[in-house]
Amino acid sequence: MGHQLLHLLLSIAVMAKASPPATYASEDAIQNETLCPDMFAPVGDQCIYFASFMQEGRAAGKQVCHSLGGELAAIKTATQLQNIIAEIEQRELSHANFWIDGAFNGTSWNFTNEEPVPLGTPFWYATEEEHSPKNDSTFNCVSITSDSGFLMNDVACDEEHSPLCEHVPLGFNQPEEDQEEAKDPKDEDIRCPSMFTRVLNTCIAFITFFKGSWETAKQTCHSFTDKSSLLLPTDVELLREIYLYLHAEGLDGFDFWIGATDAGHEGVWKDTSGHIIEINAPFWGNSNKPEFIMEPDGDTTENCLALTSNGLHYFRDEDCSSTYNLLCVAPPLTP
Ligand SMILES: [Ca+2]
Ligand SMILES: [Ca+2]
Repeated sequence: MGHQLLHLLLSIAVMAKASPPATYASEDAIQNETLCPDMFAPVGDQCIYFASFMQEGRAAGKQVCHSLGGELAAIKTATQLQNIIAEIEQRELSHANFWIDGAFNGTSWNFTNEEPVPLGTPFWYATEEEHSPKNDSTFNCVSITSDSGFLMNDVACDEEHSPLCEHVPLGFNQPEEDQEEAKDPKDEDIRCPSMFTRVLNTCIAFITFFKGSWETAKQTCHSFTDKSSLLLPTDVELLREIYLYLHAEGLDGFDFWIGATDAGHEGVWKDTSGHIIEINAPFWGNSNKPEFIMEPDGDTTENCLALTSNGLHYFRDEDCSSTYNLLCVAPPLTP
């Protein structure tokens, strides 16, 4: 313990120089910010400490978080995972491997506070051939590692990773406009055209009765209403809700085209209006090709975006001539 504390203190001194400017609560804290105690930095609505300089078994890593008044970070929403991965990239920690909260208790995956760990997309590692957690009784702890694109993976608890700690925020600085926006009554009034189902605040048609190539799918969506088009989920919470909806409705066996292509210029993705888009983690699924870690993995042979059943409905580049079902989007009806 003494040795560990010394190591920690020394490392903090190193970190203070190496890490980006401290962004925890200070006199000039910007508005709409999560207020965090010393050592912890605001990452979205969480206070996070990236102990990337130490590698420990899970129990020892958890104790480091406890010694800072925190706990291993519990990732409960897709947005939290998105924010944490973005912060890992910004801090140039993409080589690191982290312990996060979550363990298998013999029946289910739970956080330390006994709440269930969210399963499936866009949280857990999934190639088109294998999906985590793998239900292997020797893999009972959750990590996010560079080789899984920082999607959640079940691993042996005695592997050595860096603890990713979380502390309860001291508070939130929120501008008044934001508070009003949060209570926007218009959300309640969203109604969708027929055949379109409301998922979050988006009107989506799950076209399971027709299949075609990506180009056919694009034209088919345009034909439904004046303003309908092939759906491109740009909000990671929408991707999560689509995943949950597909499972709730028993549609998880279908493959769907969605609205993006890199056919014009390899690696440059554009939506169906031709606008260049950037697709970050955790939208992309994992690749099963050894030379690639994440999708997109098809180079010029795969230029169209799909949510496939085998691929657990993560974003994947696929052969544009494959025949899949389609997801269309339409604007809500105006009252
Ligand atoms: Ca491509
Ligand atoms: Ca692919």
